[in-house]
Amino acid sequence: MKRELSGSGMVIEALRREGVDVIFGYPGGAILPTYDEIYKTGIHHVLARHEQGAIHAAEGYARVSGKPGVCVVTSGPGATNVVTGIADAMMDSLPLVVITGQVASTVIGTDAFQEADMIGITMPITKHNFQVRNVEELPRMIKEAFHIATTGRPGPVLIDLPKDVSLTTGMFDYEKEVNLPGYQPTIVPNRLQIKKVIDSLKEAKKPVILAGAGILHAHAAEELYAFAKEQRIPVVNTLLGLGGFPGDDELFFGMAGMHGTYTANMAIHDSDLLINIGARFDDRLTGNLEFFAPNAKVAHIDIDPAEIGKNIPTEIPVVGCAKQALEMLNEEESQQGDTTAWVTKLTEMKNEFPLWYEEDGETIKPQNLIEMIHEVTNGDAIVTTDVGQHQMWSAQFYRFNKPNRWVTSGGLGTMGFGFPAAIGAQFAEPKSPVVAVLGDAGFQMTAQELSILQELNLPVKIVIVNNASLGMVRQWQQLFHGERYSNSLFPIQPNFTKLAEAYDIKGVRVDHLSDLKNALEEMMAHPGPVLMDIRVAKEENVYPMISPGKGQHQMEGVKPCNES
Ligand SMILES: Cc1ncc(C[n+]2csc(CCOP(=O)(O)OP(=O)(O)O)c2C)c(N)n1
Repeated sequence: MKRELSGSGMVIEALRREGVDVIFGYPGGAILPTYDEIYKTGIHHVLARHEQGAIHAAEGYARVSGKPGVCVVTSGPGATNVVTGIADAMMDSLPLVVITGQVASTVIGTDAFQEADMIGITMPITKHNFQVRNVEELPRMIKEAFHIATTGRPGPVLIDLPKDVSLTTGMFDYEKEVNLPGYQPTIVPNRLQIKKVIDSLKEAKKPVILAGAGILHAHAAEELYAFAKEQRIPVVNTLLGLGGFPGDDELFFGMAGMHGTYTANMAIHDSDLLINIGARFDDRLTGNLEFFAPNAKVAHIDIDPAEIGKNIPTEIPVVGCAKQALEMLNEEESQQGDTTAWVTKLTEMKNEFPLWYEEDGETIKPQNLIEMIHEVTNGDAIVTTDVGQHQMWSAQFYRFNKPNRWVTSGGLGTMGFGFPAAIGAQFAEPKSPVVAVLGDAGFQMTAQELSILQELNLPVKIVIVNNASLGMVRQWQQLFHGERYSNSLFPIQPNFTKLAEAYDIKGVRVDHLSDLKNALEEMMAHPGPVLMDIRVAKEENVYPMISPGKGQHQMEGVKPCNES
């Protein structure tokens, strides 16, 4: 039914119809009419303290809920403050609808106050962007924005809304269907291609499944499990794919890539059939392409045809949704070769070369910290991280058994992501424990969002892995820059527990290993937010590692079990 509404009224009505239950944002001049509607309608809005906080919260919400995250900000600086988050969502395929205010149509292009060309700026980092020129096209654009953000390969869509358009009234007509002849993602894979994957399994003696975040976006974890188990194929994950296959399963061999497990990387390197499902052969995964999976026939299942063959020559391209592809694979008659010897070999390797760290019984080793967080949360928490060493240790040592518990910035590697993403994750699952594992540096990039925890008493648990440095930078300077620690060691640090106190949040500092377990248990038992400042060994490095330019089989820092 058509009715007359202002542009801003249409925005809120359309969001309501899309089932949006929370908006993350920050007001300002050009978007004020929309904020007026937020006030009048009472739609749930979370006020971040910086637009970057709002957009990362929307990303965390999207990652955990599977629904699009919605972010509303003003023009100019408000809009440019969300650029990093949009690029982050684009790289990690997160569905977002971002609404930016814009100066009035009459002054666009005149360097008007708080004008920034968001269409130009975000063209390469959005799946699509719109500028609304006429109020009557606004409902269609919002409908299309949600459709584009959530279908095919998910991604961020931006709607740039000039102030005068949001004040103008027009007829609101919200179509049920979208009609985009030029955008028709292939969902159902070609049956012949599926058969080729099955046929190649017949000859394969050393098949491996590389499972990426596509499994999670497609809600295909169960289908993947059924496929791998039925065919007895070893599974390795990408960083973003963790949780798509149970971390405790006998067929799971860990995360592959720069800081993955030795076994996962060797499994790919030695494989004769590599089945990539929903991963994009990122350079941090592949290492030097010259040495990548030299003997493998490659099958690549991806919803985005642009990913297939982009980095790695692919014999069997399969375009389509991971869930549909796996369902079709599972329908085919089982024709596998015998993988027993291969699985046994990888299992022996996994036992012989586990992830390791050295304990001295006194200092807190960050790896041990992550293991303890796993223990006190029964492996059930939603874990978000920032970027750096703590991120890699979390990926290595928090074994994810379930999908959508792991929220991290993989493609862009955005410091400042982890804490606000935890806030969004908590909104997605209010009853689940959410632990934000953060570096002492990354936390300082978006620490202002402590205000949200204070205001809403959100029970997010912040664990600062405090090594008093830009740990990952320090590690690279140690290994590749002659130990010249240029601007990576903090001579002074804030008192993080007092910072927590300033926001009426419980802050706890832990220096000794002997106090750690208790402190973490108390953290989880506390009903509200907690900030933990955990002083860890400062010079710990993340191992094993594929150094730049090296192949997956050239990992350093691999230790046999009896030495570790
Ligand atoms: C916005 C941004 N700036 C710079 C970097 C480069 N960078 C990657 S890791 C890192 C150090 C992070 O230090 P910290 O947050 O303390 O985590 P740690 O590595 O010590 O665990 C830096 C500076 C980045 N990834 N993102």
